[in-house]
Amino acid sequence: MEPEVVYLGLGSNLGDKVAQCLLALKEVSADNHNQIKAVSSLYKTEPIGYRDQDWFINCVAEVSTTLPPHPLQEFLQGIEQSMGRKRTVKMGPRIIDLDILLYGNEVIEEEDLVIPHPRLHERRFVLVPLMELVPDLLHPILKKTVTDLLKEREDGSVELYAPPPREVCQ
Ligand code: PH2
Ligand code: MG
Ligand code: MG
Repeated sequence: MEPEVVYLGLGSNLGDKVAQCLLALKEVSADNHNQIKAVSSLYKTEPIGYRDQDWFINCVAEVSTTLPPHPLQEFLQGIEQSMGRKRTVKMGPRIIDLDILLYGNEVIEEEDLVIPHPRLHERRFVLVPLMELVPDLLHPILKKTVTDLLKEREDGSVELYAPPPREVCQ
């Protein structure tokens, strides 16, 4: 399969949030199907959805992959499991969350996999780091750029926390 460019959203709000995001990125790149091309800065973000929980570290990674969408999803869930993620409260605290935000220009609407991520355009904690990497990228359904989507959003605060972890890029 020809490599496809995908954008992954990472988030952590339990334990050593930064270390867990970095470990998850290393796990992604440890698989020969994947190459991490770029990572955004790390952001400290206010919890959205379920608000009674600690703040998050969020970032976005640009990855070149030869895994098709479903195998990629299973691979990412395997990393979440191996890092000890427990599924309890929906939108609740997590050691690590690894979401496929975009998979090339593909649109997938299945029960167990929706791409683009259904809440991507509603969340500043995703749009701010994504804009850092690809401000002009067009959302394949909404046909708006990341920059334009971000202008429409005023949800929780997103503060710069640390520069891009270039050591995980390949
Ligand atoms: N993830 C959620 C729910 N709320 N809030 C922030 N700030 N960052 C997240 O990654 C996040 C969230 C469910 O995936
Ligand atoms: Mg998830
Ligand atoms: Mg998520």
